[in-house]
Amino acid sequence: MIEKKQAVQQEERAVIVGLITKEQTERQVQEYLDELVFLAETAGAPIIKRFTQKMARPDRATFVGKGKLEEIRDFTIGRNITLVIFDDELSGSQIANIEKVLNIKVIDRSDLILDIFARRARTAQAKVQVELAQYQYILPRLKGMWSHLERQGGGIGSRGPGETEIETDRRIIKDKIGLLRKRLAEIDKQSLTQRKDRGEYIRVALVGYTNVGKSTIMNMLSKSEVFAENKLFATLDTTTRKVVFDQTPFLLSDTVGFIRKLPHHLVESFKSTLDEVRESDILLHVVDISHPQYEDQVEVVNRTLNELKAFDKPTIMIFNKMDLYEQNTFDKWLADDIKQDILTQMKTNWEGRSQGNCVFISALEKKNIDELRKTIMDKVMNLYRERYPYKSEYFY
Ligand SMILES: Nc1nc2c(ncn2[C@@H]2O[C@H](COP(=O)(O)OP(=O)(O)OP(=O)(O)O)[C@@H](O)[C@H]2O)c(=O)[nH]1
Ligand SMILES: [Mg+2]
Repeated sequence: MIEKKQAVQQEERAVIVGLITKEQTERQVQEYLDELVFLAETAGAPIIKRFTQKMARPDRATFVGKGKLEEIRDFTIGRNITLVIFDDELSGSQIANIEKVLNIKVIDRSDLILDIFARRARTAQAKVQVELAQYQYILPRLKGMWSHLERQGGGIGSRGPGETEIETDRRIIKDKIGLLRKRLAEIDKQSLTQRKDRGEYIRVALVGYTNVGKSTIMNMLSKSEVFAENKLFATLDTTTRKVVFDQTPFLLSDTVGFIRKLPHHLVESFKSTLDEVRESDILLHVVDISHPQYEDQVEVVNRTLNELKAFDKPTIMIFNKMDLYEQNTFDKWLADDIKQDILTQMKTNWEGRSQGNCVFISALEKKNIDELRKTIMDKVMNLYRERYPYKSEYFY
């Protein structure tokens, strides 16, 4: 039986591969690859080289062309490289075919993300959710998984698995998926009861792309100690704290970050963790404005919120890391009034796009935090008034 294994071993030297198709510019692909490098580093694999190829569409058998595969193989030989990571999802037979040429382990972006999630999962709920997504991912790729094993175990001439072996595995994995679904449903029932106990409080959820500073803002606003670090997916579990601003209490939740090309199964199985987002009254959409692709990231987050049916909520956009943004955007010699003009232009643009529901802060340097608190409080108070119009006091 196939065992679920970590996709990346510690300090495994790797190369990455991206395809430049008709729909994407070369620059976009390089940016996707930047992110893939960050993901790989988060999983503990330094990237030695990146390969790209221009093709109208992926090759059905080997994803990239034969020539490119040979180029990758020649590069990996003698350099102690044990892993190749593709930026797009590969099918089971593609994995098997590519491994046959390269003779080292082949994984894709989804595999890598699942791997990071598996390492980060702490609670029973997160663990079951990740395991479920992993098995769902493996199921259609059993052939590829077998080729991993074959390469590791068998020497020259060892036979591949027969169809019956793959079929047996398929059945075992399907049973496992059924079992995990059941366990998840039980856990969900418990957390639903917990959420119901929260009564009349307005619920506010921090959402956003991964690594934008959600947990840092959570810590700052609630003085809690939520794990925050410069790695992707530092947070997997939803944390909720009661926060009181000026005697107005509300519940604030920190949630798992989103990323582009998030494996579909992962979104599916994390639905229950993301219930906190779906059931919240107000969203705080945190954006890392210092990131060169922050606008794309906003798009990805909006699309994912849509998928979760959580898009039509009162939302405040929090543009975080203004300190880094200013550092990256402004040359030292630039006159102050020009800097101000650029800042004003950027802010006016976003104020228009968010109908005035935005704040620009640095959570790290604690800049503009009073305005952030006031903006959140105004929204929370408005909702209390709407919901409980006859109460003179909104506090417990
Ligand atoms: N320069 C700067 N760095 C910041 C700021 N806010 C957060 N960071 C850093 O950004 C990194 C990510 O912060 P987190 O709070 O873990 O981000 P997150 O959105 O919770 O990330 P995930 O849980 O991984 O999705 C950390 O290294 C923070 O110290 C800021 O205002 N300026
Ligand atoms: Mg976090």
